Amino acid sequence: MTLKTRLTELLEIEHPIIQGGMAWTATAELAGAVSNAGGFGIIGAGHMPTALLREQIHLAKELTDKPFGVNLMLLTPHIDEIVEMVLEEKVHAVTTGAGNPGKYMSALQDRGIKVLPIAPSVALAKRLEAAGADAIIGEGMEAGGHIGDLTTMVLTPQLVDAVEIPVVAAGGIADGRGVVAAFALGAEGVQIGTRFMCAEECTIHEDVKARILKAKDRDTVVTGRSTGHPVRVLKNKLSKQIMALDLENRPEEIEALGAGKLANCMCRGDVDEGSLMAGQCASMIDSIMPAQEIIATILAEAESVMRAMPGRIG
Ligand code: TUI
Repeated sequence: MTLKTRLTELLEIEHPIIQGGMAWTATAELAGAVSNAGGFGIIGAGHMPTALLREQIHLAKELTDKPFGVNLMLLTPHIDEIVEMVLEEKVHAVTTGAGNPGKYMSALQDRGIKVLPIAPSVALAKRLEAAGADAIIGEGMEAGGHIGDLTTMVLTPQLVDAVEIPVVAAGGIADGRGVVAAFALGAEGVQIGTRFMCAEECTIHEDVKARILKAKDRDTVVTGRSTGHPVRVLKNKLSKQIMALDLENRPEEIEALGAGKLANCMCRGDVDEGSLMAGQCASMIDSIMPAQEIIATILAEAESVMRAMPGRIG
């Protein structure tokens, strides 16, 4: 089955599935595999040094001839340098997270780079549309990592009503049912993160994948609320320490404790004392598959859900 929307047209992709731009997780290998499978692969910049991100972009260009992008994490201190490099390398599109990309929008678009900001609220989405965004990714609080307050179910239809540009639903989507639900809410595409952490091509430590496969429905928790940057993670020793500091309202200590812990977890497999960022749908994932198979499975499920629907109309 193929689903054609304004998003597939915008990004020149076969399927309206964007891969989440997960820091230290969404590497060139994963992005290349997702793009080769007809989705939109993304390299997560996170706090990555500029030179390393450039190498990642070069590697992705070797791994795929199809369009792929970079997620810009706007809180990183060297974001201006990262944007300069992305302008030189000229990827197909960027998604942005953790801030307002307004000041970079025209420079990126002047180079032919599409801009798809992630927005956790209607007000920000409207501002970004006015600033010229090509599409909006509405990320609900089911997602892993840094999140807003609204659920995908409530955020998506309100974004669809508020803006004219295509809306991509994100947060909590891991299978074909989620894709159909997102489309029912008016989305023209989905962003999937956690499920792709369990892609064969995802280079994160195997112990992290094992934790995701083992996760149950209530195993994630939102840490760091006192810092102003709440982050959803799978519960572990670090999340307990951060929750305790949150209760005592000690944000500086949380920032210090969290530094470097995402890379420790994803790259080095420190699943107990590292930052195990993952979405609520971790508990819906029960196997490791190639990215191509993940996309094919999700699309086949979506098709069978949609084909079952007309028969239900009385
Ligand atoms: O960005 C994400 N997810 C992330 S970023 C990240 S790295 C990090 N680590 C610790 C603390 C903070 C970040 C890990 N996961 N998702 C997209 C997303 N963007 N979620 C929420 C937002 C967001 C929040 C506020 C986007 C814009 C925004 O705007 C505020 C403003 O400036 O108007």
